[in-house]
Amino acid sequence: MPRTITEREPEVRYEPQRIEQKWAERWAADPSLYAADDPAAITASGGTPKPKYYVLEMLPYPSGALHMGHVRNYAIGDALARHMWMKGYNVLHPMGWDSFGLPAENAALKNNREPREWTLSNIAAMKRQMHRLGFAYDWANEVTTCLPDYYRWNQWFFLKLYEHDKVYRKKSKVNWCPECATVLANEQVVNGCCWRHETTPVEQRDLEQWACRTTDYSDELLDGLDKLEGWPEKVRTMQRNWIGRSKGAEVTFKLEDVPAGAAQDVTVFTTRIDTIYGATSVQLAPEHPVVKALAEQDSKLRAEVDAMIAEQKQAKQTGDIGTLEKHGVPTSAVAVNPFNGERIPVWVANYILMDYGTGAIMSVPGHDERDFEFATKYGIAIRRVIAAAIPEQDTELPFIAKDGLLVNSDEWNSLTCAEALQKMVARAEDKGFGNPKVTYRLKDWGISRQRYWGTPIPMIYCDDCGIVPVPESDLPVLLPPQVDLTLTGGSPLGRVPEFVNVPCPKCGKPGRRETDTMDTFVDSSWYFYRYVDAHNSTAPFDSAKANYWFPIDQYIGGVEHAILHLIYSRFWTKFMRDLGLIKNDEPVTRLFTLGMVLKDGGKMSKSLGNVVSPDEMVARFGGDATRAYTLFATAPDREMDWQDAGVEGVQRFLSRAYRYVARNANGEDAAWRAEANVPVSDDLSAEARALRRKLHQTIKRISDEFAGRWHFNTCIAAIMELVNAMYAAEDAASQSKVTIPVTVVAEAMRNVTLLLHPFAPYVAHEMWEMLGESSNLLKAPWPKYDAELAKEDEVEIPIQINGKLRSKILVAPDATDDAMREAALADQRVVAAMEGKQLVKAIVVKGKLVNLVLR
Ligand code: ANZ
Ligand code: ZN
Ligand code: ZN
Repeated sequence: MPRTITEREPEVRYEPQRIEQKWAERWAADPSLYAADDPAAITASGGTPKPKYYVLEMLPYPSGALHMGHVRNYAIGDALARHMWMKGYNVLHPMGWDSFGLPAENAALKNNREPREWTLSNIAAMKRQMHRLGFAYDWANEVTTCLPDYYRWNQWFFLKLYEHDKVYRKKSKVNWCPECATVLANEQVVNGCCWRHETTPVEQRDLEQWACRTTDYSDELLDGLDKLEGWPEKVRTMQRNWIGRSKGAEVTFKLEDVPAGAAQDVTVFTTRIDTIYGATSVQLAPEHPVVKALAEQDSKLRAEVDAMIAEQKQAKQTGDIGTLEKHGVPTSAVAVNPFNGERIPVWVANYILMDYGTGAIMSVPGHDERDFEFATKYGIAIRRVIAAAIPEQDTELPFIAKDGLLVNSDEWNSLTCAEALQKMVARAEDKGFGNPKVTYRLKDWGISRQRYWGTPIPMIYCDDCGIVPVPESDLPVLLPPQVDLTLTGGSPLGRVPEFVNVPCPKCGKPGRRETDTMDTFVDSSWYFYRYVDAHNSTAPFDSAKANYWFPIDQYIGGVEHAILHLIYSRFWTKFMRDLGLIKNDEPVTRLFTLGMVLKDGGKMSKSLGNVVSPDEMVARFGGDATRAYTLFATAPDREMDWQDAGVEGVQRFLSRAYRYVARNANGEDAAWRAEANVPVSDDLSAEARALRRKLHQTIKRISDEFAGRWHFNTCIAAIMELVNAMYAAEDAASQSKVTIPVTVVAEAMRNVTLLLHPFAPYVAHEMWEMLGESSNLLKAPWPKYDAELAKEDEVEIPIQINGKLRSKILVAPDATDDAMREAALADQRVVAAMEGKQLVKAIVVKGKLVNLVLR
């Protein structure tokens, strides 16, 4: 005799703090709870291997406390990891600390804390927060980039890069404070002055620094993007633009009236050699060597050029270089167009950059927007050399189209642009004044930093031998402790004689260590490989392990890392592949970028005082409610606006789900459990059947979201609806004596718990236990749905004949136009009405209406 739910028992209170503490303790007591299976052990056991799944969230900088953006990021990753565990995958879900960098030095200066001590205590605090939020990380493979067991491998990679000529010394500009007598990071330049000396302007100095040859991989980095179909299109576009491959030509113009010592010609880079008859000036970057030579003779020009250089530098720092108001100055020099011998003026312009192309352009105002603006401003000639193929389609200048015909271009007239591009560059090459040229925006990656808190670069300078790499066996080069960062003068490591003075490894004479440290992007370029084998002391990682786990199946993080981190790590992967360490070409198969967490429509920031602390939310509402709210508020790729009331609402929902189970489940009652596993009979009341349909629809929806768009907000909303339906069925049962068999209730409770687990793991574990389950919920099989029951309810569609209502049909809510039309034509009343008539057309309004036009 199946028991039925007829009457509510007394309420149980939902106490997140108590429940969460209980489970946090249990989880902490089992360090291998979230450990992945070792690939070697899997093969050895001979069983059918589980498929692997590597889910990774970007590691935080240990600033001292998690912010809500972290919580949201990690809630997304954790939901996915838990889901994949339930789906039976061998899941790797690690965490670590991107723990070198400037803030630790700033803290040292401000609070007199040792960077290492400050960093490690922050890590401990943030790790506590992560534990409290219940994130399922395999801490056994934690990576802390500021510790020597990690950074020694940065040094090892540096030696490999050096050995393969992928790192070299390059002259680069740095910010220099004459007062500090030291190099400043960009962040330490405030309004053009030193952050510690507000009235001391920062100078530019040329310094030899280490740079990685990322540009050796430009083409591969670019072409590989086409294959990264699991990456957001916007990220791929950002990377494409950053690499900025541009196919064009270099053309050399002879110069007249330039000083004797200076170059007597100038080479421009152009993507439109077909427009060269429209070139009415040559424009040079203010830093161009020819400009320098001209300015040496002309103090007025020099002043103007210096101002332009300063303006460009400022704009580069603020990122406004593209929107600068264009201006320039004429010079006394003249350039000769090699195609027609025309003599055109040479200008210096602020919109020409020295570090792109050749730092010189031929200006074609008729067909280039920027040149047009400039020429109009200064009265420089504007000439049309491209016309539309169909004359009526000609538009005013500037005429940008690339599919026209050449005019005003002598023998090249009436060629198409495409033909002219080819033929004219061939002529230039033939005559020796030009050549085809591919240009990239991507630059080599300068990795030297004149800072303390970073990986020491393992190089030694010897007066006799030059630059000598530290022998591999001498790694790691340890960062010396207790360096006084309050002192000024030179780079911090340069002030530590015990560090600097070292015998040359080659000749044994006194040598000097490199005092630069590495850019922290080096740390994050390969940290995720270290996770597969974090305690390896003989290699950065075991290749077999990396080959098993890589590429990362899903990477989740902020879009602010779409360019630098994700280009450098792609570069590092390609270099490691070429070293033979790994087989994959790319580190990450799928990338997800989450939206920002805002408060009152603005960014959360300390200066605005609108930062919502995760600790406070956890204390008020519990860890489950806090993390589930970050998923419930909106879709994970959208910006979310934090509302405390929203967390409270989620907490109320969790409480409802918990109380339902607490009341209806009886953990000690084995008989009840046996019944719960009995298949549900078909012979059910309408209410019971409706509840089952709702359940299976919910399982389907959530399963689809995990496999598809990740709209976890709709997943949580669907569980809320399901819980409401459970209460409604209970009410119906108590009021009208409708029978809801225990088996149906048990099915609903069991599955609600399974569905809730990825989003609110604490309460789900508690519910699981209340249901009498002793198995590990983390690996409980993800629920399956009955496809028939999961079908969404059909909707009623009116059928009109010539605009008049004639019948109604039931169709699935997502029925296609064709399916709706066919269903309408099969309807009995429609068949009758159509007798002897002809169907002219069927007008279908999807999900709403069908109108049949008959004649
Ligand atoms: C003549 C011309 C005519 C151009 C025309 C464009 C359109 P992308 O595609 O971004 O590579 N250019 C070249 N070097 C430059 C520099 N250092 N600073 C600013 N502008 C520079 O752009 C290449 C085009 O940008 C080049 O082709 C050049 O202008 C300009 F109807 O040459 B063009
Ligand atoms: Zn200073
Ligand atoms: Zn030597």
